Amino acid sequence: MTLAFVSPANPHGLNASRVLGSFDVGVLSRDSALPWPVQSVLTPVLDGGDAPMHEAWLTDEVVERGEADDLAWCRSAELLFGVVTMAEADVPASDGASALCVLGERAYARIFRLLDDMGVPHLWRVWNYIPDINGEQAGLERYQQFNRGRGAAFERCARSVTEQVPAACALGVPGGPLSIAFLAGRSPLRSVENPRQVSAYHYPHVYGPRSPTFSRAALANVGSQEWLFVSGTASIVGHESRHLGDVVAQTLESIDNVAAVLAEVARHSRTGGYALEALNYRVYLRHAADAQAVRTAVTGRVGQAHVLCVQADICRRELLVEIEAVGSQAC
Ligand code: 3EB
Repeated sequence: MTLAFVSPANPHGLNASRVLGSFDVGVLSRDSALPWPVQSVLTPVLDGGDAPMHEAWLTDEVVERGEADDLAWCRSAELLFGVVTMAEADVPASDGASALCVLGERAYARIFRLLDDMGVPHLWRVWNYIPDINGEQAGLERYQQFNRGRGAAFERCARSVTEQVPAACALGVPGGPLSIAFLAGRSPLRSVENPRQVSAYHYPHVYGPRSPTFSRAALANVGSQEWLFVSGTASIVGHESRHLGDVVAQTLESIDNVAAVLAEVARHSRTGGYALEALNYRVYLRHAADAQAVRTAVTGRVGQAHVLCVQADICRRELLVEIEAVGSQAC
């Protein structure tokens, strides 16, 4: 039993019997006609001449797929990948909760119900793409509205909000629906925190009434492989944003945070740990014009590692860059 992460030039060329799901980055392609769940995110790709990028999760197990209005999923015996897509337009706000808050709760409750139904209960990694993430609504930033809904769903579905929470990212996209992709497993994850940062689920309430529900990284085993998912990582030390207005300094601080997570991962890993150079990176930049400077700063630290740069809004207005990574090793 194996899991693989690939970046195909053309996802239509993949062997469908092996694909759990894929990402179309840089294009909103809801009619891609691919037979598996696709998360399409409207974050312009900043390298390779604006061509959309594709990434896919593959397995060598037999897969089964299903689809409902707002959810597409694909499972093997041990793994489950899915994408929830929900538009705010038809959702009435209620009890001071915005449509986005309601949708965030609905989306996560939907995911947890599927995980329970499928007997694949452990949520390992979540990709959250939120339209207008820094916008203000009902007196609260939309990212904070999302956090309220997400946290409420974890509680309503009797999930811990501090123990073994998934690795995640949360980025702003210019338009389209709320889009949440997830990878879950039958075996539990081992979540990892960063000693340089306050755990996000313990952020003080100056950042919003409900702290975000994610861990800094997650380790999970698939057959004889160990997978590492490093969450979106920004220029935050303790709980405070650092290097305001300086995108290169924010980038280097973010990489220092990834390195600190890797040092912590090495203590939990069954493989001896991961080098910065051994991971595959997605870098989100608030300003497309920063791409060259950020890429130079990142490659100076991660060497030949694969780095995809895309434009997206980060969940705090002052943050200019967020870096996530994935890796695996035999164990
Ligand atoms: C941070 O460290 C930066 O809300 O799921 C990174 C990864 C961030 C995940 C989330 C938010 C999330 O707080 C933002």
